[in-house]
Amino acid sequence: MAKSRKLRAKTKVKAKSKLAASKPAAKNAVVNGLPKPSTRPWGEAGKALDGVRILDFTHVQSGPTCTQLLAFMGADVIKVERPGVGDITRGQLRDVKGADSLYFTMLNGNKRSITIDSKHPKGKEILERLIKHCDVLVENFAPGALDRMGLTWDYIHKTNPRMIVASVKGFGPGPYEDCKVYENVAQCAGGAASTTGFRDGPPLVTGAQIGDSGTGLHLALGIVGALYQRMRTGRGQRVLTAMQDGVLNLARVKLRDQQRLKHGPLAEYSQHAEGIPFGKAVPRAGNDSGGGQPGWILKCKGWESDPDAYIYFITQAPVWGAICDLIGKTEWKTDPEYATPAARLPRLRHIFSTIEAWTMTKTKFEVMDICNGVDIPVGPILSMKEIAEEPSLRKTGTVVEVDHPTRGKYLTVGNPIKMSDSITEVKRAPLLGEHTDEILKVLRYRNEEIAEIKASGAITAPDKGARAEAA
Ligand code: CAO
Repeated sequence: MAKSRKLRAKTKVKAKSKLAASKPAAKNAVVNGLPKPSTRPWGEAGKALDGVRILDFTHVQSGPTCTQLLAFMGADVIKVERPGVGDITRGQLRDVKGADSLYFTMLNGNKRSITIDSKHPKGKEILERLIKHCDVLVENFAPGALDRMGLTWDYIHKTNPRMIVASVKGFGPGPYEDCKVYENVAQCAGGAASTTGFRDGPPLVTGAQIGDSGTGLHLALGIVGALYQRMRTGRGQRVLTAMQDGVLNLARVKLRDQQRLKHGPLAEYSQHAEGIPFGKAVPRAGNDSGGGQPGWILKCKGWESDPDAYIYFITQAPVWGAICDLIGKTEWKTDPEYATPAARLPRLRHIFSTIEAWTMTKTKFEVMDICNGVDIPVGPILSMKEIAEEPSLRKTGTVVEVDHPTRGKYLTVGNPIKMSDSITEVKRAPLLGEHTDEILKVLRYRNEEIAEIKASGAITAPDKGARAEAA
């Protein structure tokens, strides 16, 4: 009796919750706060960040990487640049006379550019309108520069409580917080350089811009998170990514190894097999794999003349038998000195040189094809020339050719994040101040006010502006 009552009660609750879930869907077309799934074709229902407006105060590389990604995802990114000067990278490493450099154009696609002297009273007035108009301010000035412009957090938050203020700095709060930082400083301070290179050589920086672009990526994630949280709280917040922290996050496996050192030598580092004792800190490990599957870079056919005729070869344990078959060492499959990962560790150097004798008879692409055919993980060392010419990267939009009014066609890296319903269209970088008038109109300045602003010198270079003419 008691049991059946319980059962009835349970059934009732079940029926009620079923009703609760279906009612709003039918009536208000909203379930769990979400609208009904769109029936538009994939990729035609707008972009992920449509409607998000970014006041982009970034320059050089770290900040522009962040805002370019947000622009790829559909945000309206308004890049504020100093009149007549612009982002310093426009003129750095110039390859085409009189045209914006690739340094600039490859980091500022899909953005609009407005020139504003942020220290000019009229400029400050325009910025106030922009702060009210936008959702996110992104900056990577030297510490204190934004405050010196009068754009303190208190001022911004008072002017637009919904605004998210996102910054890249070199270091977080602490002894170095006031320092200016560039890519390689971050690679060194974040632990990457001390763990990169060969044991008997100096620390090395890597070509991948993990300090700048890596930190920009972290910041973009922070901004998207803050936008999501704002939907609940209705207020903005500050988002900070320090380049040292970003690099350390990417080098976290090395901090893992630092702690493992207390418990004995790092057996997977080749220096262990070579009988070289470890010091107090994680050493440089050359091309050793950073994970649990040993790997090394091996020469391929043509290495004598081609600096990139190499392949990264991983002796993944589950495919050890296939590796032995390929290189003609079938006996290693059962030989106790080679059959298990632990037995192989002290012999890795010999194992890799034996594999290399085989890889040297093939091109890196032949090795890739043969190994992939039997599930052995390998990676050809691709030069930037090969990457630029690789048809599959063009097809996926990872490498894109865009046209530019002053420099002509150039290659850029498209959005590395592929989304099935938010398709990226890569557009060229803007010319300096190309959208100044357009944006002033969006901010509801009338034509005569725009003329006044121009005459004031707030948006034009001092030597070229109407102010200079009047003087
Ligand atoms: N109108 C008027 N003034 C402007 C302006 C504008 N639109 N845009 C910038 N400025 C001014 C700033 O207000 C600042 O002036 P003050 O120092 O007088 O206040 C000045 O330009 C220079 O800014 P900055 O100090 O940021 O630039 P820098 O070239 O001296 O330093 C960098 C560059 C990258 C070292 C520094 O910005 C920095 O450390 N940023 C944080 C870390 C970072 O992002 N580093 C990676 C850069 S990519 O390799």
